[in-house]
Amino acid sequence: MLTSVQVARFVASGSLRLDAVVPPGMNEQAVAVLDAGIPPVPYGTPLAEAFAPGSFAQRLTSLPAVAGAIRSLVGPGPTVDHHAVHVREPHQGSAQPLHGDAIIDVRPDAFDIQLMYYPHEVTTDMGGTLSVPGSHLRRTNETDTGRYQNLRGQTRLVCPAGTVVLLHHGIWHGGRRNDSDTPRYMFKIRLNPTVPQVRLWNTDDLGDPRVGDELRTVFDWYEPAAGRLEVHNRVLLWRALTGDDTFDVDHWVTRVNNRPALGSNA
Ligand SMILES: O=C(O)CCC(=O)C(=O)O
Repeated sequence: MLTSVQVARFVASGSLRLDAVVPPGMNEQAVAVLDAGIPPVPYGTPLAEAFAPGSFAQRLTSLPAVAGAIRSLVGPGPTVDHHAVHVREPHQGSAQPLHGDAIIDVRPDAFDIQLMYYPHEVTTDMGGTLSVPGSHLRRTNETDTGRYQNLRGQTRLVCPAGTVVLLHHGIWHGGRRNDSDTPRYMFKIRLNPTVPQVRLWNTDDLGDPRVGDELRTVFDWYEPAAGRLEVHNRVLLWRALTGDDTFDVDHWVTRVNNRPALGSNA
């Protein structure tokens, strides 16, 4: 299970990276399995029933580190929204524009996750997925973010074989151009929660001051003022995830919610 500090980092940045968590034996099988195609799964199928027992996808999502992270973020019994194999072909000439995988979707108290699995090492020239840390709570519509180029602090994934990245559904991302001689594979599964996403992780460290530090993180591309809204929105999400309506970072949400006429100051 994830810790509170890890979940707070996910709430701030919109992603969680698990390097080389898939064993080499599975990574070696993966490209053939992905080339053969993963059978389609109807929207809303429980993850536990979506992939045949013993199949690659079932084993991938059952690995303890992967299953623990999934459970910590979307809880028990998530459903599969959709899955897809994304291959960036060698010398393909263009990158995918930056986008979010959703229409404007800023649910204050719930989120989906996108699991992205990279079966082989991804080097700098192989078209690793670009993502923009801390972009997931901004109100933008799907491909409208494609007009933005080269935001300061964006990360182009470079990772060892067997890496799994879990992304908040709203994060701005896109596959980059593959300038290498090798196809770049990635298998994605989007998961929807079926339970309230409240305290689903190991909360032993909920009082750790590093939780607040994570939620205060300011990313380099943030505007001085609009960037503050991101911290505000994180606090709202953290309140929903912990069930603690008094949590705050530097009094920001408390101040904005102060409505004495309504008899509430929280
Ligand atoms: O191929 C990639 O790295 C990213 C694919 C993508 O953007 C997506 O699955 O929405």
